[in-house]
Amino acid sequence: MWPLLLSSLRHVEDDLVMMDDLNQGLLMHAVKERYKTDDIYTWVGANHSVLVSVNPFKTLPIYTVNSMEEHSKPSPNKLPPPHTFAIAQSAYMKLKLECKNQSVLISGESGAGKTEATKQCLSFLAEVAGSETNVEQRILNANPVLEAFGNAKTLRNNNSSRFGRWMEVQINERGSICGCRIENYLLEKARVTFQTTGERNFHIFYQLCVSGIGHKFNLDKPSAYRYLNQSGCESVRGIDDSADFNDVALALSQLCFSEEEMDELFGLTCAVLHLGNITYNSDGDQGSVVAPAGSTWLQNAARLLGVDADKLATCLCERSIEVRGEKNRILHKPEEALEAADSLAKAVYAMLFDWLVKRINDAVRDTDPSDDASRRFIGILDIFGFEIFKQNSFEQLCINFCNEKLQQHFNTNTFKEEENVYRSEGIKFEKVPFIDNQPVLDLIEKKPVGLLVLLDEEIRLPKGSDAKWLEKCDSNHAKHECWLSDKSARMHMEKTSFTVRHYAGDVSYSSSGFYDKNKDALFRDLYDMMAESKFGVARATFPPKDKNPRKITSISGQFRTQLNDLMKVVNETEPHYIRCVKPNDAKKPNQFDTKMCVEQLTYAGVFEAVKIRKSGYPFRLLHRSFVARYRCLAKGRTQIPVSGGDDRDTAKKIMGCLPQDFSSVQIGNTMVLYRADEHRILELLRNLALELIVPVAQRGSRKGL
Ligand code: AD9
Ligand code: MG
Repeated sequence: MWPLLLSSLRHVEDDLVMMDDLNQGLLMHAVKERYKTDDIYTWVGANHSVLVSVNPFKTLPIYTVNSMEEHSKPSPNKLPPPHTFAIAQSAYMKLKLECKNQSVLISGESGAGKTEATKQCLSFLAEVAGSETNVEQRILNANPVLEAFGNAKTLRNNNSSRFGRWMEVQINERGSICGCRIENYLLEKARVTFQTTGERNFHIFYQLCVSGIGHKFNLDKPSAYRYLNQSGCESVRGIDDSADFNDVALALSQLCFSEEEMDELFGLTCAVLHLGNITYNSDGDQGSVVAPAGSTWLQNAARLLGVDADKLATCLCERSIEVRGEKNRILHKPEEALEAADSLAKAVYAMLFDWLVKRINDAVRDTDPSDDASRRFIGILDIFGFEIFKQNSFEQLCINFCNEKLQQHFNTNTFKEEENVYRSEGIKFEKVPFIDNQPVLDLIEKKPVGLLVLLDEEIRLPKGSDAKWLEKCDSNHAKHECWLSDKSARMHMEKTSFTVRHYAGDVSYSSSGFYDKNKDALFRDLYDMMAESKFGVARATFPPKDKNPRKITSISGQFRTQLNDLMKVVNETEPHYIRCVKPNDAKKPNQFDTKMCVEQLTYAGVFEAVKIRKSGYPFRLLHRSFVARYRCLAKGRTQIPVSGGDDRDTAKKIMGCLPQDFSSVQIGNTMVLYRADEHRILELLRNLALELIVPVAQRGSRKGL
């Protein structure tokens, strides 16, 4: 009996909701103990919609094609073992059975394993669902390309995604993958011109420098470029830039990029590096000139951008403005010319990234219009987790705002889902108080005075500034529960800081730079110059602008629109969540820093979710499944039919004939619902019953029960 009893307890650990105590310490202990034996995944709740994943920082043999196959055929009588494949399988099954769109929402801090989880889900779907057109291979090929252009080595993660993405894998009525749609969010373009010590620029720059085709673009080694040599980090242990470049080139050709497109894509990327190396002298007066005259950096940049070198020099060293219909020139000082080059470099790279995503979308689009009506999708979201740094700026506010939105979705869903089940089953339930983060969302986005709304207004004013914006925030939100005024602190020290009370904790932001970062202006002359480039890719990335200057689109405005669109789509799906946890900062295997993990599971709302699930009835079996599983407990009782009969009635009778107290078990309209205590007793009794009736010699073959 003991081995069976132990195995039933081990099973319990697969799911945090099944634990006896809700105490954070014990939950954490369970996750840690599992991690020690490389069980990096744990369920939160028996309906398999929330998975906790702790980064192992080592290769585990659990992602093989065999493992995919096993996960694709879950046993109806057994809880599937927790795994990213099990999440993907559950999403795929539900899509097929219920014809409902699904989503896999992956969150966690930098380096926690979100992108790896995304790739695992994609590979699983590609393997299990397959396609009739090989489009699944093209979807997988998008990864090396997106990672080369959108990922970089940071202090936290050697392959950190510096953008968010939503990948909508479309599935036709036959259950095969028929296309994909990728949406990208907030590329960290500031990285193009500056990286902190020990970090790198985007991988593609280094890949091009060491690749065989670098000479085509007059590329030198990374140390020759201002955009690559300031952070003291050019190569990374474990990253082979040359081999990665070959993968990118192969992937691009499989995505049907033409030679010409590839040349322009790489050429524009290299132009960015040359652009950063152009230097300027004073013209002896107010302005500046490119120095030395005939600078090869200037020549190379202009050639690769597809523009005239003199024109580029002029557009960097001065700009024109129109005042009452009259054009005036404003000369740039050398440092202003340098800034203009930096902003052009960032704009070219960011626009190129958007173009790349669009172009990949063309290559993975479903081309069969007959599928339109029956097409469903599984959307996978790999997006930046909550960020609290020493210095927090505009980017962190956008990222944390995005996390607030996702957290609200998670909370609403966890509650809503529970309530819906109880209501439709006709069961009484106690409402668990709702952790509502609507106030902080309102503080940030509600019209007319949300922080980001005010910031958008500020950049439309002729004399707007960070300080004036902060002043307005202060006066509008002085009494807001989530706005912690740092006004008194500002008198003494940090004159620009403000603090927002986020669900994951208080975060202090420095307002300096918000105005410029949100405005993200590229001088009109530079934009127009690019719009007339001789290269098609460049022209496609800089489409002619609407001449109306009042219609400035801000970064936060664009992001909020994208995010609201995303939430609309996600709200229409059945969600599955993967909460990724980074167990240590050293990126080392077998190290579990409990404090770090508690923090992350708190941010992710996992403890709350356990509480909600546990306060309800986490175990649910259809009447028929319940009877099939536990009929053995009532063996020999005459009032229980050996087979057939009304399942609801039989389920009641089974419990009625046992000496234990099952009064808190709920028999709903279609399901039997109960808590961990009853589950444990039922399982134990079942093990005992089977132990008694199965002859010893046959025990070895009972594993699947
Ligand atoms: V970031 O916000 O993009 O900076 P992610 O995406 O959360 O971050 P990522 O998936 O890139 O993290 O994982 C970081 C590193 O952890 C990977 O490069 C792997 O080396 C390691 N990792 C993550 N998950 C696994 C895994 N399941 N097995 C083995 C893993 N290693
Ligand atoms: Mg990532």
